[in-house]
Amino acid sequence: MPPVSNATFNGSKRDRFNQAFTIIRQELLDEFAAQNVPEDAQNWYRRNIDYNVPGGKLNRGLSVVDSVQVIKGRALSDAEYLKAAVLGWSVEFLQAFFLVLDDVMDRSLTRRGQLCYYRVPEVGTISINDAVLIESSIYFLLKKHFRGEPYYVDLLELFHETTSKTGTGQLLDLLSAPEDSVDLSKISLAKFEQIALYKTSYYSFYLPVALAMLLCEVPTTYESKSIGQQIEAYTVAQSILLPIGQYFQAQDDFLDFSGTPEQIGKVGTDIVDNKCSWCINTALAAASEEQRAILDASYGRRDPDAEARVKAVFEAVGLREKYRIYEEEVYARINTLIQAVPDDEGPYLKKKIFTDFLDKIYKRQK
Ligand code: GPP
Ligand code: MG
Ligand code: MG
Ligand code: MG
Repeated sequence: MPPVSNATFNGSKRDRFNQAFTIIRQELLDEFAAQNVPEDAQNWYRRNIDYNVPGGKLNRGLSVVDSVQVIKGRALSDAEYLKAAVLGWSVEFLQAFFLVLDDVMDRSLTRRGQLCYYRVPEVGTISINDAVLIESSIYFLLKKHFRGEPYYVDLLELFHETTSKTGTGQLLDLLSAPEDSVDLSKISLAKFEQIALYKTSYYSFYLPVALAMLLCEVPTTYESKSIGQQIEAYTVAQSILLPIGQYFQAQDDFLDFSGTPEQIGKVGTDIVDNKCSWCINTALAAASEEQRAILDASYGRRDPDAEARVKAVFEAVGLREKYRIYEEEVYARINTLIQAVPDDEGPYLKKKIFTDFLDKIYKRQK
């Protein structure tokens, strides 16, 4: 491989992003080997990264690069591209770190069309330590590529605070879904929204855009020439991206129920896991007394027949149509929020950052 400083990127958006992964991966493997650890550990670390990091849809990572391009309003040089891609891949590493652990906690079976990592025979609980190594890879990459930048501490704080928010969300998710004590009167759509805000919105939507904003050195506050007002840039970004994340989690929950494993790459577990999902809350609001009794008796049970009875109620209350209507409404509502963002020349916010991200997930099927 040529030295990183001379790296060039070409081809499709995904090709370029994957070329950056090849570089990043080699940096991590070299750093790991430089600790003088035996070859079996090096091979284990390599497989950990390769199994868990690159195989996703890459929406989050690509959104960092896309947002940088939109804010700069021009194509990036290869050196600029590499920095944006390192931040994009850092989000993908954070996601991999979460997913390895989430699958243990949710007792999931498959992920991204393969066995969940903890279920690979010789892995088991080593997956927990492997998650630690995936997370620490982020901080190696940030140090290597950003140590000298004025916004380095901001990047670190953003990753730390985002991890904290996501851990909080995961706690709310787990506490609202106790095993062996199902009580559907304790859950609500408001609870769903709070869980989704913390467990999904910050890391999946705010983080990628905020990273792009830091890289482009968008100031915290600026005077918008186009509307003659002070803009709190990071607050405005949150006000749009956090609701997009809640919409994304509603989609995730709907696909957990309606998607096939071939389509979504994973076997849905929300019903047997007693999750406070968009689906159960929407179904509860529409259920007759009889249907409610079935949900009370069958939700959150580790039994395929009980799960099938819950799915039948979801169908009978018209959940698919309710989801279709929800998606239209939430898409329109978020677009209205986006329309209020001023487009200013310079390293400032633009509507296109948000419309591009929203359109990546609108009507997604996986
Ligand atoms: C998605 O929930 C949320 C996460 C992956 C965050 C996990 C956070 C940790 C601190 C581990 P989900 O369980 O609905 O996702 P999926 O359906 O992909 O399993
Ligand atoms: Mg899960
Ligand atoms: Mg989960
Ligand atoms: Mg899910």
